[in-house]
Amino acid sequence: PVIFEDDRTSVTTEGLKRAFYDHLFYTQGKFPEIAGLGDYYQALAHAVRDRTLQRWISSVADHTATAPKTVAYLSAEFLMGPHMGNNLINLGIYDTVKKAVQEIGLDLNELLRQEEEPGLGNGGLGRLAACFIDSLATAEIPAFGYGIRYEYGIFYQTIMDGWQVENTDKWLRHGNPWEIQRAEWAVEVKLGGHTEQYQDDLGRLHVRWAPEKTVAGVPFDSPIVGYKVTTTNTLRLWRAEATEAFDFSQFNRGDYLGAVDKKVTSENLTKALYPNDETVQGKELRLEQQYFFVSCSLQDMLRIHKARGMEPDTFDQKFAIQLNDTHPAIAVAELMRLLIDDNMMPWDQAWGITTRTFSYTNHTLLPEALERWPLDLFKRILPRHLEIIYEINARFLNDVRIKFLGDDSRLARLSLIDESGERYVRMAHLACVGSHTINGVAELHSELLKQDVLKDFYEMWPEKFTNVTNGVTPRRWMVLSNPRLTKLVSETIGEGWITDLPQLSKLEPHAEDSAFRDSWRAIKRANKVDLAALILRRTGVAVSPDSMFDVLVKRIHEYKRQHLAVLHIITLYHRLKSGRSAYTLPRTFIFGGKAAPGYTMAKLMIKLINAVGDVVNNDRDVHDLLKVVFLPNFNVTYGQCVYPGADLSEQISLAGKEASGTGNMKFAMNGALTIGTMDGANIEIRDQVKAENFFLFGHTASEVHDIKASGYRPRDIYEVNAELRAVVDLIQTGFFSRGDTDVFKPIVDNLLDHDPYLLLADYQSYIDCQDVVSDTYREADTWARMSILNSARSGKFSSDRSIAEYAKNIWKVEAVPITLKP
Ligand code: DL6
Repeated sequence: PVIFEDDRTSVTTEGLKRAFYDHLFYTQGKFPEIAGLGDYYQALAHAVRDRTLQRWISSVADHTATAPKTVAYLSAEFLMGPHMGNNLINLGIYDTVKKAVQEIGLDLNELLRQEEEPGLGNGGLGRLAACFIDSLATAEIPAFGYGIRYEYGIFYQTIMDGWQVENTDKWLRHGNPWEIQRAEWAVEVKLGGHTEQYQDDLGRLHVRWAPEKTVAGVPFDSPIVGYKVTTTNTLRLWRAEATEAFDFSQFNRGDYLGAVDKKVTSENLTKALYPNDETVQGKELRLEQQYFFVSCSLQDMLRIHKARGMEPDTFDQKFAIQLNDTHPAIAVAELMRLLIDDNMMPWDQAWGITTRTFSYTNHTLLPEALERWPLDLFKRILPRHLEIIYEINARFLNDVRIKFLGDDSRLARLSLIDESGERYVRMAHLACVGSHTINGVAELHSELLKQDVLKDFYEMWPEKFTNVTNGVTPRRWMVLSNPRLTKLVSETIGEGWITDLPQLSKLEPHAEDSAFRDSWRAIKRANKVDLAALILRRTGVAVSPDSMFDVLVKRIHEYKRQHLAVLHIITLYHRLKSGRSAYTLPRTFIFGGKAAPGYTMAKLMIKLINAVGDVVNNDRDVHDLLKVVFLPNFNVTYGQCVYPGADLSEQISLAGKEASGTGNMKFAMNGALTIGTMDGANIEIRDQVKAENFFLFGHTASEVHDIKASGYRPRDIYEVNAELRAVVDLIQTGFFSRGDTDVFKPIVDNLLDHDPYLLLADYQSYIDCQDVVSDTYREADTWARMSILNSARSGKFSSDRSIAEYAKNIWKVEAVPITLKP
């Protein structure tokens, strides 16, 4: 409902065309004859952004006037993906804009392709944050996403001679039409230095932090439009700037370059995203980044709170802050500092407010991903916070003493300071102590947190622990990504499913309708044609949409076991070459994902995939029955083409390692069948779609535990399994590396002598299961039925459901419908 219509609000074809030309002229300063595609994209983007503003401003106005309880989602990563397409969908103007653009003589898809993807995240955790802020806006819940405006996002991956090469991601080079800089709300952040005590006029003691330096944090806001509602929330990302552009004394002494040095170092803070997703790099700059965005965000919330006429003592009634993993966990100490030192609040009152404000989501079971900071480094950068953490710890450990009298080893295990060797600050412990609720991201993961990683905290406060299974937004991952399927589904069951995904179950009876199955299959085929075109463009390899598209896309990790899929490929290849299979189902194996630049084994896994691909794809004996491609630079944009075009979704992590997975959900929604282990959300997907529509293999988490406990010897498995031996030997003897036996030696040695992720233990079960997959795929009609049921039963995996659970059980926030204002 547009209250008044002008060039900036009109959503008619004519109005949109006028707006487009207006921005081409007045924003881009171009006329059609000299404008390029980039200009056209910018003109359209500005025209679309205009259409978010009436909603955005109305939302801010209502929220300011009524001061509803607001969610602040604190996350070091927001892996948003391109904004334009999503905004068109959520504003409900996709088709009109497409028509307007067509009438101008342009192609909307081509314009959409011009957008540089804001890749401000590594993978699952960052993408979850993006899905969540879409769902928050759609649920009309007042919310901010707070994070970092990295100048360079996740690196751009290319493949050279089969190896990953990292290139800088200059996503801002053409400007970002979706953001508005808010210089007036810049804040100052202190770093380093020391603390000192002082007395106020009434003789009370306080602490003052005398920093070594300060940097400015400048917010950049982007609108987050809810789907077909007025609510438009804000994603507020902070950029670091020097408080003084020049050191004038130095400048006056003639040291010109030295004078700008400080500016450069300050701005380094938000230069680049750390590209590791499940390991920590104990780098000073990383801790500074974390503290920087947390401090900016908390100062901003307190400013808003005061501007709404309220005192800090009601902060917890008006803000619910979610810590997306431990990256923002320093917020616990920072809020205490702001309340105590800046607002002169007594400790106990400040602690009550803090612990009623925060909740913490854990995203990983891998011990190497648990963040801890060397005490010396921490003290050097955040001297005041270390004092506060010591005080929190002293009080906390006293509570532990009362509950577990005489249990000294428990005190050492629970302490916020790790003193077993070099001393560290344990960020997960700070998050647990400072939060009222702690959650895992899938049922199994939440159970394992209680049994293992956070066991002592669970025994201390069982009532704090809960589960919220992850979800993904159907707006991006179905409506935008898969317009063909969206059309068929909406024509069949109406549009209600877009904001109420369980309604997809209405598709179930149609699985028995052969005409519907034909339409379903035709859509999958068309999506595969699109994916094949992308693969050809990006890899030069032609793949057939008539083969099964078997897809494994996610970050490259040993625990995710991409190399297990490679063992399967080599098994099939070996069978073909040795004449052991009369007929092999044509399969295209599609891989994609980035390896952390310092993770040698993961990079070697990429090389192995490409090396096997090189041999298999060019072997005439294979008759194109097998193709292996590695799609470089897998990102949100490519995901939008990959998930809808997949037949088979590979979710083959070692049970007990993948916290949840969210790609598994995107595949299932779009009608791919899953081959997977009992890990993360796979278990819940299988529960929903039913065992007969899911290809299960591998050991369970508790079996994995037992195997390891009883002394796992992978080489024994290799010795007795002839097919596996042949496969490993092909790698070992240099068959995929032109006789070079060194290159893949680290992988082979690791598998035979350590195999920490139990590839060999799960090998046979995986191969047998894949044989069942092939047999099932040959029954095209059966497969189509199963595919429909997978999609129809994926309703649970909408992030709308996750957000509803957080809102009701954790944040205690409600929807605030917005009235559009002229
Ligand atoms: O919760 C989102 C996502 C899960 O789906 C993945 O299973 C998990 O691996 C991922 N975790 C990370 C690790 N970050 N840290 N710490 O991205 O979270």
